[in-house]
Formats: sequence, structure tokens, C-alpha cells
Amino acid sequence: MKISSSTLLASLLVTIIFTGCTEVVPPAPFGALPSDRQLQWHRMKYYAFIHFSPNTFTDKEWGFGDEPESIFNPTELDCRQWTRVVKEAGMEGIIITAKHHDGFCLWPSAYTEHSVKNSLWREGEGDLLKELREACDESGLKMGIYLSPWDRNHAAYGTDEYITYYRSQLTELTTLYGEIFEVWFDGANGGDGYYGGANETRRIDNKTYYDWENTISIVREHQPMAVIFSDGGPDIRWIGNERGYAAETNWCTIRGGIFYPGVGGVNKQLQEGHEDGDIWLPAEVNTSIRPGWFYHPNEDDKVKSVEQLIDNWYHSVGMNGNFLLNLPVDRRGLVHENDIKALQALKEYINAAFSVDYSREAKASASNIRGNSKIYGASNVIDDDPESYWATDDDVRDASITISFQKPTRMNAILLQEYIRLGQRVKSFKIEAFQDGGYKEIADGITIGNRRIVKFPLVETTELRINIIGKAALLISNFEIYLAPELN
Ligand code: FUL
Repeated sequence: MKISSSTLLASLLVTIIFTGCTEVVPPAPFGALPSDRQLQWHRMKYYAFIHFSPNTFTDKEWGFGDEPESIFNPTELDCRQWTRVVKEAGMEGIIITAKHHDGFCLWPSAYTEHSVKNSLWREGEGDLLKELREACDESGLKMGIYLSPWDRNHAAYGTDEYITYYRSQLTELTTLYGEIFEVWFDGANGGDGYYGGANETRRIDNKTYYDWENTISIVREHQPMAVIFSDGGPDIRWIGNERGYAAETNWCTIRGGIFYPGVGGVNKQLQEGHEDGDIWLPAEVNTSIRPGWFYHPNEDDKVKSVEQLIDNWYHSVGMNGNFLLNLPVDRRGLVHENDIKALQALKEYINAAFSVDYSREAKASASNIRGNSKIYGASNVIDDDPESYWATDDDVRDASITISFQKPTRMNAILLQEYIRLGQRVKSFKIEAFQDGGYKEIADGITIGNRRIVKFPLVETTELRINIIGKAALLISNFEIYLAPELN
């Protein structure tokens, strides 16, 4: 069909009349990009780990694998108590140690006798994963699983037979318990153990033994939206420490081919990612609310203080990561009272700090707007739509956005988000406040990524200016301003 030039002109005029501008080319993606399952995970912030196994009853961190099943006997186990506590804490899900290194299974696996089915708990009729699934569903929480690759109980650990066993268990967990949001592959692998009575040391090659590609495909087949965690992803990476600290500079990108579960000597790289990374692999920040991952009665008075938890919050949720906080369920099968108090105190702080966003009363303007189009206007950073964003022209990689308040406004924290669907671009930023007739720098940083919360000493101002330098056109989707309670 031939289109006449007058038809084209008419359609252009219609576009101009209805949109108020000529059409602007949307920004092209830049560098490595997140998958849909990673984007879904990026929308989360904070969720619980629960470590629970025979270790809870033997006072150990790593069971040898020879623990009798009868030792697992929580007296008041109530997954609804867990989900109530977790929900009230503002968390969004629970990842459970379905099997830790000791090999004991919290579900009645068809492939081993070393499980709840031979314990005294619920007279061997119990299935902890089923109970947790029901409790999570009732409270609207997501459920994730930790299935330790290392198994100090299994006689065949170290051979191909064990890999078949491991995969059968992974299939059970990804098919029998509904939707799983995350699968956690621990890096601790190989060493001494019971191994069906052999009582010896077995070493495996972390990189090749589990044939990760084929093991991972089981999760992909049955739970296509579940993110897979390990030192090397493939969806989310370990942050390189167990203290609960991301680095201030935290890229979602890393160079491919370096990391795999149990890779050693790369903790700093895991903590910061790589600016020139060719794959998208954002970080999850995990730590325990107590010194140990498992419950130990002598740690009842060693629960982290609220100040410590707040620090972990800013260094995870506030530094381009998600926060996975471990709650060691006790011998009753309950989250301990002291842990609940600490969780509540953190929640109170979060509520007090982040419930009033002062940016929503302000006006935003920018030094450059892509094609001068409303679609990419500055006000997109202070609306509530995560899919709208301020964008600059392709050749503008150094620009600023100004937030003006109707009256002097007090603040000490700012949250920034890039529109990461199209890549991580920001490579430095500086925040200035207008005070005493001029702009004064109040904070600066390197990366933003999915979410960055910048804390600074209290300022009162009528105008903020954020100068940003990127690797490509800038795309900022969100900007929030808070007055958080000061800690003593
Ligand atoms: C480590 C494990 O060895 C610990 O026992 C714990 O499960 C922690 C989350 O990961 O690698």
C-alpha cells in the first residue's frame, strides 16, 4: 500500500496535537539487563531465613550427619507463629533450611530415611514444608528453600549417585510445595562427615561436581520465576560476608565466568560487583539476628541490638541489595521472644523513618529532559509509578535534577532508584542542599542501581540538587526524602 505524503503529514499533526510534542525515541537498553524473575526479586526488600534442624537440639552449627532422627522433636512447633512474627516485622517471605549440611530433611523425602518421618515430631507423620506452605499462604508470604549441596549424612556423597539423589530432592521441593520465590545454594562443600558410617573426609570439586547447569535446569523447569542464589548466581549473588553489609559501591553487574557456589577468595568482588560486568547478578545481603545461624540457648542474650539491625538495614536495602535476616527457631519450634522484640524495634524504626516522604509535596525540574518530552519529565521521579522515569537525551550523561519545596523542609535521608529494566548507568552522584544563599554538598556516592538510601546529618532546605553522571543517558525512576529518627 502506498501512503501519500499528505497522509503522513496529517498523522504527524494529529500526534503533535494530541501529545503536545513530536514523538521521542525511547532510551535504548544499556549493558547487562535484569531478567523478569530478577526484576520481580528487585521489587522485594526484606525477608527471613529460618535455620532449623537437628543442630537446634544438639547446640551445633554444622551437624556431622550422624545425629539420630529422634533428636528432632520440637515441642510446640507452630509455623503460624513464624509467619505472624515475620509478617508483623514487615518481611515479605521465608527461606527455610529444608536440608542443611547434616543431611536431615524437614520434609518426608521419598529418597532417604534421614528425615522428619523417623523423628518423634508429630509421631513421624509431620511435614514441616507443608505446614510452612500453608502458613505462608494464609499470611500472604512467599516461600523459598535452602537445600544444602553438601550432605554429611549421605553414604554416596562425592559420587554420581549422590548427584541423582540431590536432584531428586530438588525436584520434590520444586514440585510438591507450591510456588517457590528463591532457591538457595550454599557454598560450603565437602569435608569430614558421617557419610553413611564411613566417618571420613571427602573432597569434591566445587566447580564441576554438582554439574550446576543441569541441576539448575530442574529449578528452571518447575519454578521458572524462582531466583537462584549462590556465590555465582545465576540470578542473585552472595554479598561476600555474613555480617549483613553490602559495600557503598555495589554494581548489579559482574564479569561472567568467575563465580560459582563455593568459589573462594573473591569476597571483595562479590561485595562490590564489577562496573564493567557483562551479566546482571545483583546481591542479597544475609546475616543472622544472633551470632549463630542455628539456635543456641546461650545466645538468648546475644540478639542483635536495634541499632545494629538498623545499620544492617541501611547497608542492605539502602545499598542496592535485599536483606535476608536469619531467625534461628528454638527448641520449642518458635521464634524466640528476644528475637521478636528486636524485630519489632526495627519495624518501629522503619515505620518512623520511612512513612512520610517529603518529596511528594515538592516540585521537580531537570537540567535536561529527553526530547523535552513530558513522557520523560522530572516529575516522574516523585510520582508513585515505578514504571515512569526521568530520562535525558542520549548525549547527556551529566545532568541534574532539582527538587523545590514549598517551605523549608528538614531531612536526613534520601532514597534514589534507577530505572534498572534498561540497565545500571549511574557512575557517580552528588547531592547538594540550598542553604544560606548557595548550594552545599551534603552527600555523594558512586552507584545507585535498584535502590540506594543515602544518610546524612540533618539539613533544613528549600531546594535540593542532585548532580548525576552516567555511562549512558540517565534514567531515574524514583526519588524519596525522609526525616529518620536519630539514633543515640
Ligand atoms: C553458610 C553455611 O555453612 C552456614 O551454616 C549457614 O547456612 C549460612 C547461611 O551459609 O555457608
